[in-house]
Amino acid sequence: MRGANHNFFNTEWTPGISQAPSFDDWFDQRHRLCARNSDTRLTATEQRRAGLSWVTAAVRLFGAGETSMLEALDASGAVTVPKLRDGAVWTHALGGDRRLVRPGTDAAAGGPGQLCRAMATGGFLFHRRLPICGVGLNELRMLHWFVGRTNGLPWPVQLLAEWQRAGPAGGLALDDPLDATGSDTSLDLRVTVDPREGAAPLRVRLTDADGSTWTSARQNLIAMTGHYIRTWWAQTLRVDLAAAPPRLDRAALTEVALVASSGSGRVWLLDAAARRPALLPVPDRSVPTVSVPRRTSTDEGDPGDRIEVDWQLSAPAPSPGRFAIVARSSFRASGGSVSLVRVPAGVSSGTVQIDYDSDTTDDLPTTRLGLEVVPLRDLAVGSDVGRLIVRDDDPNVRARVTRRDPSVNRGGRMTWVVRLNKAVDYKFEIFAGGPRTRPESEMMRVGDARRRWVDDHVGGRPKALLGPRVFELLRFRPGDHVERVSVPTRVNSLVHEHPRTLTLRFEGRGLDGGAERSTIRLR
Ligand SMILES: [Ca+2]
Ligand SMILES: [Ca+2]
Repeated sequence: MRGANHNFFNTEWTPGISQAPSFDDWFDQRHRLCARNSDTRLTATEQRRAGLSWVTAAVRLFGAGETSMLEALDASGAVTVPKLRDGAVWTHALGGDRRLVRPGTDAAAGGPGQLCRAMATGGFLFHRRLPICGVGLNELRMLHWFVGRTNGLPWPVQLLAEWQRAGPAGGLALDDPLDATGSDTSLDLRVTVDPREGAAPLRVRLTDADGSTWTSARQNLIAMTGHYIRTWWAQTLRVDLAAAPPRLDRAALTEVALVASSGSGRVWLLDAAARRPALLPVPDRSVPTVSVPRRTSTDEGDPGDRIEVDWQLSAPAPSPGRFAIVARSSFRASGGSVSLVRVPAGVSSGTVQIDYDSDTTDDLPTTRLGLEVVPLRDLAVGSDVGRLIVRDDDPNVRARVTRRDPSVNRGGRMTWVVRLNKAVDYKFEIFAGGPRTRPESEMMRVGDARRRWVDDHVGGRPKALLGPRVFELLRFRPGDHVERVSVPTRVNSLVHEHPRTLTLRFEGRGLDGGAERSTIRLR
């Protein structure tokens, strides 16, 4: 439901009824239909009606077994409801009665199509084996909570079909023949249309084990526009198999191909399925959950060192399972390391080696890494986030404060230089502020400093004490050795002129005792 906003579904963040400051935070203002100021945007009331309608449909389907509700929950095109004016909802009942064919897992690329890894890009264009689906689309994500680069996780595979003229555009060669018999059985393809290419008129060509083929009637898939379209804003392309001639053996389909009916276009095929309009019975089976410790800690050690982290299942694995642990620092912008764990049947606990960034240079006293559990096969998430604390064990960086000149003539610059004995590879900060000193009559005033600098840094009336207004944060970026605080003075003071001083107190890791005072005299 494009344009729907979670803020309209609770009491605390709904504009108009919450106590906390709240607003409609649907950000896709490029979307012609759904932008916040668009007439066609669903109102808050309409969004709640839509939520109510679909929750009700789900309860009636899953709770009461009313399969007529599949019309709302598993439709081939956009579903509209009178109460929503012309609002449209797209649905897929992935847990329905389907035999699923997944590109790369149950089928190879057939014809001119190409398998690709299902991530849109934000600068990451390479994968070891497959090209990336959706190059040029705006975001790189796997699951909705995974932002950024995470090499090593098994990304979903899709089929990319693109064409420059009408005709075959790509498809799937199935590993095993697909049985799509049954009077109401359809063949459902989940297809995402590239918004940059526009609507895609498509037909579907089916081939059976004897080589007989049949091509379905043309259907038009719209292009969903907007900023957040990724390669999985799919629509269902439903092929009515009742229309197929008897010569097509529906019990043994071996190829499913997309046939383009327009001059150019690009789509991604997420999967294909023989779909019966019904629910499957709930399986009598529960999947064990994986947990990692809430907190694990280690000394950093030397490059290449790893740490073993325990994991635990809620019950012995009934079948071989798989999960990954992503160790990620929120402090550094790296994508984190991925450890894959295979769990043999019958096993309920074990340890996994976690890679982290161990070096021989100074770091903050502790680095915190999140350990995120990603279930991959036949396992679910228990406590999904653990924390790994890595204690730095390398000599601390040392910082030294020097004055360029212990005294400066009026009109000159008072400059303090802070030097590190070595560069660091993290963001290192030292704070400089001016304490009150005795006697106060000798302390520099705001009017002793140049106006431009005063406006940019401290403000205040000319007679105000300058030191207590100074608040400078020296930021050493990775690789930096030297930072400065520099106060330009006026030739003619705005207040009465006799010698004055400015004392700064530097505070930060790396200074002897954590802090150091230094005074420069203004002559
Ligand atoms: Ca170390
Ligand atoms: Ca270190």
